Amino acid sequence: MSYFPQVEKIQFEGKETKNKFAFRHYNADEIVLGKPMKEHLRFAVAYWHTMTQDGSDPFGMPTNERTWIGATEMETAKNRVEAFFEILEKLGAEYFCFHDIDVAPAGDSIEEFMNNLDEITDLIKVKMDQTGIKLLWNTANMFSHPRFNNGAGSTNDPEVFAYAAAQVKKGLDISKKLGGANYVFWGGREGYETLLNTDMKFEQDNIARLFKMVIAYAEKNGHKPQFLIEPKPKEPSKHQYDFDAATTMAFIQNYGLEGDFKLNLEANHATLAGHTFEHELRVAREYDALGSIDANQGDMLLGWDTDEFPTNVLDVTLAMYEILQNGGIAPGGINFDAKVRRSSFAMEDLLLAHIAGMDTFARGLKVAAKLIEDKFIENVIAERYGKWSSTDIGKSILAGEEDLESLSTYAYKHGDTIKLESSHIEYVKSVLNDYLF
Ligand code: XLS
Ligand code: NI
Ligand code: NI
Repeated sequence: MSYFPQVEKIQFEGKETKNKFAFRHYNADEIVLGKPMKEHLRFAVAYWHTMTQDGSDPFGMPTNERTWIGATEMETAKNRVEAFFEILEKLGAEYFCFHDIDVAPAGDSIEEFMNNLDEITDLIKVKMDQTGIKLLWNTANMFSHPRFNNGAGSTNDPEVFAYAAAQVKKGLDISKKLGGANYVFWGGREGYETLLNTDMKFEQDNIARLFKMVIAYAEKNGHKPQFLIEPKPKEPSKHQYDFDAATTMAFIQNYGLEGDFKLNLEANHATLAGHTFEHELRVAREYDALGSIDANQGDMLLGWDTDEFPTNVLDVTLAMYEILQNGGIAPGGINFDAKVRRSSFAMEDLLLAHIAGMDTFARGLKVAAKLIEDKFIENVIAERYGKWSSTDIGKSILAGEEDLESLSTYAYKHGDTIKLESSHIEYVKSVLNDYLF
């Protein structure tokens, strides 16, 4: 049975096409900088937004028309697997991501939940084997259930910590079964509301304790995916410990986790932290910790995670520039952690939204590749820092030949003639526009 009988596999038809169900820019096998687009982009579809989101908001009822809802929760879960793989295949997306509770009903006990997970992930495995589609990452949802109110790794209650450990252990077993390339930790409840009742150091020590157990178990289990922490400054917690890339790197280094943990960076989380996405990617890249990305975009007029499909070509170009300069994103990928707007409630919007995101990334990739080929940004930067290599004083500072006294003497001698060059940044931005349009 097909959930999208009216839509064939989406093909690349080019910019002039009038067919809504076609790629206008994403051409999977087209070579860009020596590699097919699909290898640069490694697109993944997120199970949660695509399969379980119903379109409700704090003020309104569900809007989404979804034809996979069955008579029981398990029936719905099974239908979703069918529909999900149809979406992946029709889009030509080769990867997917999920939380444990996205795929299987929680049931009435931990045993029931784990059994449901086994049954559904067996089905998923069959689909993976049939289609060649791969698991980019899975994760445990340790933020929705009331038991996680005060966190999972950072909880005040050791019994909740044990429950979280059981969920993560199962997540790692599933990762092994499905050959997951990465495993994600997003700590939506790993944070605090007020210091009046919080031992911040103790809570962070405990998150690290859980992560060390994770590494030990993965080694014992014979399957060690790349572990990723996904920073986000707030929401649902008022203050989340993994605030942004830099804060999360400090945590990773502080607890000696850098051998096993990298970052999964999300565009909308970057803007919530007051950063651009490219800033977060650059920080990760400088730590050699750019693991994977959650592709979406926020609404600058709203203060929460709107998880919109990415359609802003400039932002995506600058993100792709970082990814290319990183030498690629593998074994990570570009996961559409994005949901259709409440008004896009039709089944077909799930395909149209992903097509829009994939086309935007294809455009961003092509522009970023051209920027790199032309060394456009590289030249702007080389010129801006040029005096470090063209002047004697620049060279001798870098060679470690100067100290405060010698530089002070230099400043007294040349102080009145020291003059900065203009950066002409408006001109730079205007030329960048020529690359985009
Ligand atoms: C929420 C996060 C979440 C993670 C996975 O804001 O983006 O969806 O990606 O738990
Ligand atoms: Ni995310
Ligand atoms: Ni998010």
